[in-house]
Amino acid sequence: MNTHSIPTFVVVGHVNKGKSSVVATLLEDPSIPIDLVPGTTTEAAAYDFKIDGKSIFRLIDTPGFQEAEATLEQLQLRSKNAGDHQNAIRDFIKEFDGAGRFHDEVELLRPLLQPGPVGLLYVVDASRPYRATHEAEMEILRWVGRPGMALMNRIGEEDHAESWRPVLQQFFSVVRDFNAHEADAETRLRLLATFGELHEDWKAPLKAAVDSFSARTKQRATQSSDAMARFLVESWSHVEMMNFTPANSSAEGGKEAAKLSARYEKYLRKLESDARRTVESVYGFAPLDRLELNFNLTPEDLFDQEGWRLFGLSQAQLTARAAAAGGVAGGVLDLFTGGLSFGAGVALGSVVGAAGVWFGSQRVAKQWTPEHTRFARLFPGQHGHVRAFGPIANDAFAWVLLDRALVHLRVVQHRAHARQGPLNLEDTAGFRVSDMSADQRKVVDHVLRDCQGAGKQRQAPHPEVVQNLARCLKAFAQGD
Ligand SMILES: Nc1nc2c(ncn2[C@@H]2O[C@H](COP(=O)(O)OP(=O)(O)O)[C@@H](O)[C@H]2O)c(=O)[nH]1
Ligand SMILES: [Mg+2]
Repeated sequence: MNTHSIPTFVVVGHVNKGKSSVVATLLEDPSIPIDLVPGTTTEAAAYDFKIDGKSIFRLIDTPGFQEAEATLEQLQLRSKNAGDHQNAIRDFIKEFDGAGRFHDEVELLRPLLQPGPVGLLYVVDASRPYRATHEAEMEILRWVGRPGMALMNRIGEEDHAESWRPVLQQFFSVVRDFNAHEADAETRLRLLATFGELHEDWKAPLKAAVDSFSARTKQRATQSSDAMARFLVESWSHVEMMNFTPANSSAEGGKEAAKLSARYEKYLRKLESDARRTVESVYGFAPLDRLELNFNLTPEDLFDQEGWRLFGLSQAQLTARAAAAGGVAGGVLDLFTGGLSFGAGVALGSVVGAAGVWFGSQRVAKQWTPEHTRFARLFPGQHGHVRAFGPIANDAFAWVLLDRALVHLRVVQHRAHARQGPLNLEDTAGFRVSDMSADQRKVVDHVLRDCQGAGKQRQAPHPEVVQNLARCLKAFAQGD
């Protein structure tokens, strides 16, 4: 197929009803401009979906109707009967092209009359009630004589689909709900397949597009599980070290040890942040802003309900915790089976601090002197005293890192590409460590032991360890 004969869908509708959002979400392309101010899209723009560089179908984003009723009047002046509707539109375009008035209508109508296979997608905002003024838009689109589908988007919270549906059905052979900012991968692919139903010849190319999107989704699952597994294995086995002079006073020594643990924490934060960026880019997003809560917990905060709430604990869980005061370390298991965890939107620095406070901490660096029998093997090339911090000794904290990664993956995976604004990591239903099967948890537990073992030997964990974890995470993420 040359590019003039690929199925082309012109996205039309009133200004500011989500046309550009539909294009961005369907093509999984966050770079498509979404209007913050109505009427920012002033020219029609074509976006091709390609496989191996070859265009398969095209979406054309348009500015949208501004003056539908006046346009329809102009068309009626130029037409005697249904036989000359398209000519009337051509005359209209010719007369007003470059004239200023009806600029947006001209931009919208021109691609609809181009030769070749053209369909139209009429986008409405069904969170607002149907009003008769929209009828002029639909009447104009009827004059165009192209196969068309109506998409009921929802910009606001209300639902007025029932006032729209009977009207839309008079003008369009297919009417579908499609929330441009909420639609997940499955809904998007179902809609694309429906585009193929608009014309016999479009079925095959749209099926090829759907297959290609599905293959990409699978590939993304593999790449993101790999990235998560590499991050976890590295953070679970990491050891931060620093030389020190034993002649230091104990106060000074304490300060230096604190510096080492701060360095450890910083390194983990960087690993997590890099892994999140990788997952975001695998899913086609530029680095996303995240709403992150930052706070420092002290032992006194342990009974501060606000602190617990920030980590997503309910009132009942708070009460249970308070009753078990002092038994926090013993409650480690509940933390996961009970679905309690650390909000993925809480800055990791805060979590490291809290883990130390809540779980009884390994936050004391080990000190090594050259006299230790294993010193030469563990710290080759070192001659003085060494402080080492890590690998993770606190299992609960290790699981918290996994839990946060799962939540982040889930939110990114489900984000429509038209969505603006930061990632909301508090939005976390059903994709937590506590949702893993016993077998999956067993795999994770083995991997964690391997990482701790390797870290203690100051060796990199075996690549197979990463692969095992990646396979397990992928199966979990895909619901197998
Ligand atoms: N919450 C929400 N907002 C939407 C949705 N679709 C569009 N918007 C918002 O509505 C405004 C107009 O969207 P846009 O796609 O630019 O509309 P267009 O002018 O028809 O291309 C933007 O601020 C979007 O963020 C939706 O499905 N949900
Ligand atoms: Mg737009």
